[in-house]
Amino acid sequence: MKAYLWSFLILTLTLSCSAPEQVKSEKEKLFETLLSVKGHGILFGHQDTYAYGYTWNDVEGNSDVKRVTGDYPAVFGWELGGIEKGVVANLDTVSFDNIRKYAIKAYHQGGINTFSWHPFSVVDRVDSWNTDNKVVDKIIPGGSHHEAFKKDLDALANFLNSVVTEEGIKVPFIFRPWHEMDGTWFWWGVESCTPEELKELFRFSIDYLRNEKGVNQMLVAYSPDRNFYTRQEYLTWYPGDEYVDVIGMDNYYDLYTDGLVGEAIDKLHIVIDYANEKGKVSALTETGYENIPDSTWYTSKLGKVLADKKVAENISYTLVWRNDPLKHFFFPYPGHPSAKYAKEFLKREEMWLLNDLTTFKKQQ
Ligand code: BMA
Repeated sequence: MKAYLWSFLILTLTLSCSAPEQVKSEKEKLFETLLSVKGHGILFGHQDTYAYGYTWNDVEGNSDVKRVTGDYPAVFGWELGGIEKGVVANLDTVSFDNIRKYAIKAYHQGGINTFSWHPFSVVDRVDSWNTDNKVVDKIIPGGSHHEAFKKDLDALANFLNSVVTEEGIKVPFIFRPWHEMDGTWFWWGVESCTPEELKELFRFSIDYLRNEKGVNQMLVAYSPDRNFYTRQEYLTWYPGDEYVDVIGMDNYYDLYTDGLVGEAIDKLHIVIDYANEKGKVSALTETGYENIPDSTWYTSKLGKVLADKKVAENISYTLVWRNDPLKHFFFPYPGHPSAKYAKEFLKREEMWLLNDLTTFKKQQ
């Protein structure tokens, strides 16, 4: 045997015997971070925080959370509705180029990105809130619009796979598809499809993104709204443990009044118990009070829910909705009467903004 063949053989044997420690993927690292904050802090999130606020638009480094508290949120939510139509901006007029830029920036700063998707259905191309036409049965495998729906997923995947750093790292994120399926307002809602159809849609979407399109930097959140009282009800649309990493709940309504705050807590306990049994992350994935008419909302409602011992010790994050100058806001801007309460709430030891998260990660 030639000398170089010997050295090749020896090298191969050495490599296969010394089994180098597995390098963790970005997705695994993100999951570990989310699990590790549990019991230490609750990450605070805000939708579209870099994109706009009251009353500014796309100002480098700006965020209403930063303007009020001095720091950025730890979780950054972005919306992808419209990507399936091949247009340049999402349904809230934020360009996809900017969304990509913001998500990469959040990643570099040590934050966590999460994507929501309110697609225009491929059946009628009206928005997610149009329930006039049955859509889900047509887009799942075997449906009349299944092939067309795959093209929508292609567009979504192409965007997700384009959120890449200069070093070539695909930015990891939490995807929260087909959320609030227990509500009536979306074309994938409770009155527009059966639980079995929804599950099939969920599974197909994730399988397709992961297996056909190589979206391997994605964690997945399951987030019904507030319409459940038992574990069984909560899991009505659950696609299965192999599809979901974040066991979530969206909830606005229960946090409007003192009377329902207890229900929000009870529901989070259902979420938490399931997540803990399965070794998954739990979260209050979307909440807020439109235009914050109750100025104490951050301390007296959200603050009360998150002060519950079991909630505080278990959920990893929460996220409030967007501050669109033309439509509505969910986080105060400086000078709004609720700003003082939001600040007080976010000063709590267990409420974490970006600096708290990055400091924690350095200590790990
Ligand atoms: C809703 C509203 C809409 C918006 C949508 C997607 O809750 O804020 O104005 O288009 O979310 O971001």
